[in-house]
Amino acid sequence: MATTKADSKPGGVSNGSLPKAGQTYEGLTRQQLIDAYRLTYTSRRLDDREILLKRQQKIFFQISGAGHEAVGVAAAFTLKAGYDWFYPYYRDRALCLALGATPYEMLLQGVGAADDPSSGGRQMPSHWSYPRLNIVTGSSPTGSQILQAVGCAEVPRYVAAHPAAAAKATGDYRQFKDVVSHGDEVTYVSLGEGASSEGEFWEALNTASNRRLPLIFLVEDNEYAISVPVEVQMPGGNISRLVSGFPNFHFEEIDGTDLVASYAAFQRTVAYCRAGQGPGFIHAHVIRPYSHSLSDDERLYRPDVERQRDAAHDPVPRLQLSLIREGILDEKGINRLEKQVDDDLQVAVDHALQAIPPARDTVTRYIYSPDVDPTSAAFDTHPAAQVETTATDGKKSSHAKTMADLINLTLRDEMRRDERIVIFGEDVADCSREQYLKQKMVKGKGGVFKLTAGLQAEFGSERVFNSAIAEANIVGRATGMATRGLKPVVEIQFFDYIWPAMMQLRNELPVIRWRSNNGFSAPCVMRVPIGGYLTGGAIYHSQCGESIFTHIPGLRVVFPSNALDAAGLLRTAIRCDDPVLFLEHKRLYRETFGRAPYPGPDYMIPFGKAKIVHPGTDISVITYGAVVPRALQAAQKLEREHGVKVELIDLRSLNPFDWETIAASVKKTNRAIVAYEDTLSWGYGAEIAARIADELFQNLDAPVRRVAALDSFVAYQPILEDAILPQVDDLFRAMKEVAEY
Ligand SMILES: Cc1ncc(C[n+]2csc(CCOP(=O)(O)OP(=O)(O)O)c2C)c(N)n1
Repeated sequence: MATTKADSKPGGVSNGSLPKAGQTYEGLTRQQLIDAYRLTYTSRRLDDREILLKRQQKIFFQISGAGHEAVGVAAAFTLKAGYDWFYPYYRDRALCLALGATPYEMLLQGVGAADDPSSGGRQMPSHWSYPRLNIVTGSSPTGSQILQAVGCAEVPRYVAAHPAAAAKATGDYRQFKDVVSHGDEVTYVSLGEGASSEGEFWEALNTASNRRLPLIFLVEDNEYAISVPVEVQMPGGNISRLVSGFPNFHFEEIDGTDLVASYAAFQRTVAYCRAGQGPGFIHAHVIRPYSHSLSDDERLYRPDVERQRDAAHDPVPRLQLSLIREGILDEKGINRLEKQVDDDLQVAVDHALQAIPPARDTVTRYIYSPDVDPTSAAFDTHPAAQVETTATDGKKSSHAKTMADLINLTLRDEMRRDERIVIFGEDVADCSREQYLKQKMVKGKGGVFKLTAGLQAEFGSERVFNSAIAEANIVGRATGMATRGLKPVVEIQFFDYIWPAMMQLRNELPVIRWRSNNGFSAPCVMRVPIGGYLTGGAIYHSQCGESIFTHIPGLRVVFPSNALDAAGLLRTAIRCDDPVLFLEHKRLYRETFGRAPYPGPDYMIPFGKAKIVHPGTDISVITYGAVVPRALQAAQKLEREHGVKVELIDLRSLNPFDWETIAASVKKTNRAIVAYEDTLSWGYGAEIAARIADELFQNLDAPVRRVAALDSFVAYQPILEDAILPQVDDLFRAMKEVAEY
């Protein structure tokens, strides 16, 4: 133990002095030290039991928390389970035990039991998730938890300023999602020193620092990331030195194998964070006495001498020795405690080995919300009779509006209706230096496409604000906020720049509900301008790629082609209980095609419901987005010139998609073309074409044709762009050929 302290007088108690009643160790009582020993010992023994069970093939994976126990227990003793929020690393077994998770619960995850409270048998062990304790479901990618913790830590200040956000409501996601904030709760996130090399870690430090968030970063530095030593991960091999320049932080660098020193550091840090002064950063030096996991053999890259050095710092024997030295427990007492733990563990193991596995037919449960079905009739409403609107710029009109106008009005209406909605992204605010707005010195920007114009002015800078240029940051924070019940409606400035957020979009946001067996969910909306036909958009302002996202279970993907659909689908996206990727075609924002009057503040279109844009009897053309107006032109020409009647179907919603409408149409026309703007091969149309071939083969009089972009990047020169993207002529030719087949 680093420091001992008597309650009455500060200063050390020399070893061997008689224990005094009421004596504490940096505030830890003697009983707490015994409890801490029980927890660290339990954690280590549970690892050992799991290792044995893995070797006996009774569980299927094991990764230990060995060497990290003391700092974990110290953190748990300082923070409050079910009040503060936790994004723990896989080595945080002792933390979770100390917060209230039981060994039995952990073993249930090991055996993959139906009753495993973390995931119902869906996640590997040590992927902690305990909703009752506010321990948020964790994944396997190193570092992807950190930005979510940032979003989580943003909630208390928001709710304090907007208490109505906590109000319940019926008829949308709020009925099933609570916002609970005490105002001073702290968020804890931990990671290994290796994970601190991930870019998302640095994005998280930026935001935590800039916004002075009540967030504690704990870096558990065991000097190895599998076999890669710390000096390879980072210049100088010391993370504390590298982060020390971030403003507003309380920093600690500690021996994380020392319970009392760790506790003291946490006490100081939590006090700082709870008081709202800013984030904390604790760099804890720990050890890794076992190999990385059971799939690793550390003797291949670590000599004995290192292991012997570490053994002298092992937190479990170290704490045991301190208890004896301080006269808190004698050897008998230790033995009694350990026997009790061992006996209890045996019971837990026996019990867990009897646990029932999940039923096979439950696998698709909780990919989406079981409570709100955005494909249902509840989301099918009619546009209001023509209403005069006052746009955010103050202009009144009842005229047909562009897609850009109606998206803006829908955002405004929903923000008025639901105070949980926050909007952030790059340039989405009217003006970050809000005094310029207040003094009417500037008009405000409101997005590079002006889709969010006027929203900051109406709803304030807490609800509509700019983010840094960091797309993972935008999606990760939105995920953390949505986990706590807020409804972020964020913007990725261009689809072409969505890729830094891919880890969050593939491995986190859409998976949270499924992997936690409905313990957590993160319904939020990502609006993303997409697509080409811009004459000059070139490679990095013209991309499509929607099939990459429709390939992800758990993520709803919609892609409207006109103003009214954009309004109806955006409202459904916001009110539903699933994460939604809302794709807005830039070329359609202000087109004459598809303008519509304002449909009122409650107009919704259910997901998975296509629209027949042009009824016909001869060919079904299935498309969406900016190909809709092009296909319509081609269809009209074909009818005019050749009398062929095309049935043009606008899917509107890509996941789920409206198979019934496609099937009914193809059964009638016996010919099908799937047309899309993205590159031809492996694109969205491949799935539709395959499904038609598979299920409607008997109905087909011609092969299913796809019309799409060349398998190329989109070029700057308009002549090249024309050649690459599908044009009216390409669609016309394909329709004619299929009709004549
Ligand atoms: C993004 C990502 N890359 C690689 C891996 C494989 N992997 C799992 S753990 C690990 C090492 C992590 O080291 P560190 O963060 O120092 O934590 P430690 O295991 O040492 O506690 C790696 C590379 C992963 N899970 N995620």
